Amino acid sequence: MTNKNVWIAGVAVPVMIAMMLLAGSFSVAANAEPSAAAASVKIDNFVFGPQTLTVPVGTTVTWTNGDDIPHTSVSTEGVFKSKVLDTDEKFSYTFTKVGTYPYYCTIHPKMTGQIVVQ
Ligand SMILES: [Cu+2]
Repeated sequence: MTNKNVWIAGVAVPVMIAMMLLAGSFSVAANAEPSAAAASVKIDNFVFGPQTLTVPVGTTVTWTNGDDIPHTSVSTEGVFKSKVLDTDEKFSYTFTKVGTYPYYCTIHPKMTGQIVVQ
């Protein structure tokens, strides 16, 4: 296999792309204002509502258990993990990175939801 890196101004294009991505993420971080954005997910009758919640970066999402049965909110990818929430107990997590964060209730694994951070 031949190496077909394209060179511009003495820098390989893949390196330039990596540098641009890094520069982009740094400037985004520099421009990010401290945000007090908040959103909530209500657990009701074994359902996370809304099942998909879309929020801007920096939003603190609070889950509240409205059931008489304990539930948890645990990231499928290990990003966040609540304790067992009894009735009316809350769990909050602040999302600082863009991405899609699926989660579920470890007590009732068929209960699933996701947070989409833009
Ligand atoms: Cu549950």
